[in-house]
Amino acid sequence: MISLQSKWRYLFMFLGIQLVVMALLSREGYQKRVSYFIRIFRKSDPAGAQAQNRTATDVPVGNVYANLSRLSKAETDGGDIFYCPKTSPLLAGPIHVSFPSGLTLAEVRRKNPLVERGGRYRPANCEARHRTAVVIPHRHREHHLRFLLYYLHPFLQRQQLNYAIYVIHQAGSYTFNRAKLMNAGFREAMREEDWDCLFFHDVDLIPEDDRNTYVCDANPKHAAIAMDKFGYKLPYQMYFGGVSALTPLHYLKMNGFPNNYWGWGGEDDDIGVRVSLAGMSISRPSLKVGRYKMIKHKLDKGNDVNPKRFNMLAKTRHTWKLDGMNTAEYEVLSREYLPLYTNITVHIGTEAGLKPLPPRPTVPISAKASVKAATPKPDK
Ligand code: UDH
Ligand code: MN
Repeated sequence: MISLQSKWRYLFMFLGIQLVVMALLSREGYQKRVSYFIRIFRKSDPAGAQAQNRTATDVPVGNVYANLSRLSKAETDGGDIFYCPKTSPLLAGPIHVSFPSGLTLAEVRRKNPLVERGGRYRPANCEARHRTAVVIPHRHREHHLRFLLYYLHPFLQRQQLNYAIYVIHQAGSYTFNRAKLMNAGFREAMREEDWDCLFFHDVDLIPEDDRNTYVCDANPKHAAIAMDKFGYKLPYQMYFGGVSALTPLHYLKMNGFPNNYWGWGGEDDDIGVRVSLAGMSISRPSLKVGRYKMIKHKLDKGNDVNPKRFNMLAKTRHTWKLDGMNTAEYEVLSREYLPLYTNITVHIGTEAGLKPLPPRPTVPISAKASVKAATPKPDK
């Protein structure tokens, strides 16, 4: 028979073992389990538990729309209005980016009720410290534009900027010219407002961290330092593609961008070289913050690789003052103040200038047929 004294002894031994096990678990990094174990002996705390659940459900980590409910429409009491804080309290860091099918512009509008006609916004309750125009070169990428608008509007509102989004649309089907469109975008945006910073922004690049603030630096800024397609690394030191930010002064100092790069490639490197030829340097955000996801795509029709790009690049030091903002010629065909952006459609001509190329001499039908017959079939 076990005596009463030995019963107590067994009980103390059991509790002692429990304590040792808990101490070991805690040392091994199982603190969470131990504290859970301890919590079940404590009185339940419904308020605390509810608060925990609330943060978990209402503000999902990385949702670009998470903080927007904290914005409000302008109060019209006529009281003093102060500058917004230097660092926006709405910033939350990393943004989760995905591309769900079926997104519509109507949905983007519904989620951004404070964005005004032409894709403009300014904070209601404080005076923005920065005025930024986003300039997007565009043709036939409406499906990308929808995603960019979906992410960019809340991203810029979180940064408490006074901003507008300009889409510069190349008319016609002649070879695409990204840099010339930027020159047109610069002039047309500055015509509307004295912007203190211009972001030149590919339509398919989505920023992944809201601490990548869309404001200018003392030197031209290359914002897209870390793209997913380059393994979130800078591909080479002089790379200036994707998204860059310049003040009007920077832009004019380097005579804007080249007008003569038709087709894919080279123009971004030319722009990078212009920065240094104009006596400036390239500034960049950190690799952690300047992250972008590119919507996957193939090379577009009408934007073939430009085989002349290397020859042209070799001459930039001689050509940058002769070709650029001072020679940019284009015609504005329309300017539409749409709910989420200002669309400016421009005719930028061809290598031969603004006027359409003279029609080619017509080839007689018989000659056409023989050319066709002589053309080799493309490789499979
Ligand atoms: N763009 C258009 N329409 C066009 C061509 C270009 O809107 O027809 C604009 C758009 O803003 C785009 C930017 O110009 O983001 C740059 O063009 P791009 O996206 O074609 O350039 P990228 O460097 O090209 O991304 C990569 C070539 C894709 C090859 C895919 C092989 N896997
Ligand atoms: Mn692209």
